[in-house]
Amino acid sequence: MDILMASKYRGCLLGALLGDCLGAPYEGESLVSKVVLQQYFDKLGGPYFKAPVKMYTDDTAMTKCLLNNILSNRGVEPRDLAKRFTVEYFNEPRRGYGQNVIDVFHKLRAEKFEDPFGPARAQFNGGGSYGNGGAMRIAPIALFYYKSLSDVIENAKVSTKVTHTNKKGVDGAVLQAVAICQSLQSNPEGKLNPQEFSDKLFNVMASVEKDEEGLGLDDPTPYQAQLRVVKDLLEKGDAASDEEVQMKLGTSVAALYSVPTAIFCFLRARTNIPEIETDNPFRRTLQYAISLGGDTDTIASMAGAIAGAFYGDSFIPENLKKHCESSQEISDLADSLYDLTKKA
Ligand code: 8NA
Ligand code: MG
Ligand code: MG
Ligand code: MG
Repeated sequence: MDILMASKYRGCLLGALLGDCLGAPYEGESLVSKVVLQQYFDKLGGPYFKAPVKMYTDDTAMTKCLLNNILSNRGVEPRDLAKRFTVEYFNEPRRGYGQNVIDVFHKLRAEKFEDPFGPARAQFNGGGSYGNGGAMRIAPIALFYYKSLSDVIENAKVSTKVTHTNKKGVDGAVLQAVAICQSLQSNPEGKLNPQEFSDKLFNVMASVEKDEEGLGLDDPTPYQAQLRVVKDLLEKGDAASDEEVQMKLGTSVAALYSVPTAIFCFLRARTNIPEIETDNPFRRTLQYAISLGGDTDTIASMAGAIAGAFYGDSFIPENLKKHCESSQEISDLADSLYDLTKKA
């Protein structure tokens, strides 16, 4: 069990890395040709050849900050996290950050990190960001707190609110974290019932999506609605076209239109998908996620984290990994996080 869990930690964080690195070149395309992607994955996953590594983007840069925040503080510490995000951004600003989150880093620095949530709360005229930037970096939270669902939810919220305070941005991060937890606690050799997996997520979101602040939101249960769509599309299987998936679940930088999509990609890729030729369901997940286009690096990264936590790192093709920036460092960080969790 211990060996399996350590492998799931590495699988999760490497899955997030590979989705980011391999998806980034296609970011913003509307639908990506499955034939082109097949060649791309065949080549990179085949016999090793020397080539410049595929660079990671903001998704991985911020995941590493969160990981190191947890390792240094034995849990999430928001002020230190705000500092780490900001220092990282100013060291390497060209990692493809969202348009608006950059304002948060400038304000945090100008205000000397006095209130780690203040600048994020002021975004979008006080509405806060609903981007997927909280969800895309959430894997370390799921890995560290997975033994307690309420700790996962609480810390997913706290860590997200350093940059994203809109309820849709926060709840998207919660959903992604809970999906990773469910994968972590599943037997990779066992039978996974995709409908059951999404029903469990639905039940968690039913309690998370309470109209807590009594704001009278026009749509108080948007994630539950999208999870119903996930189930419908899973039932349809091959009969649902990529365009239908894209249209109903979305592939945008909004958490609501990308987190459920990532979960769907993982569940759909449990079985064969037309025009994707591989026996490896981890690889199939990434290929499929990227093929849907839009925010490819982030959706593939989130789907990869869920898939990697399910299958473990033995499913991650060695040569594919070698073509991604910092894969050894990420693997080592996963081991450190696993060691810390055992002690906690
Ligand atoms: P963010 O907080 O800047 O949000 C991303 C975008 O979402 C914003 O720039 C806005 O356009 C929009 N948005 C968010 N909240 C609101 C709101 N309340 N009202 C109106 N518009 C809103 O950054 P983030 O950290 O959430 O961004 C994450 C994404 O950006 C990731 O996908 C990451 O890879 C990156 N990125 C994506 C693309 C792409 O085309 N898919 C391109 C560059 C960067
Ligand atoms: Mg990115
Ligand atoms: Mg992205
Ligand atoms: Mg190692």
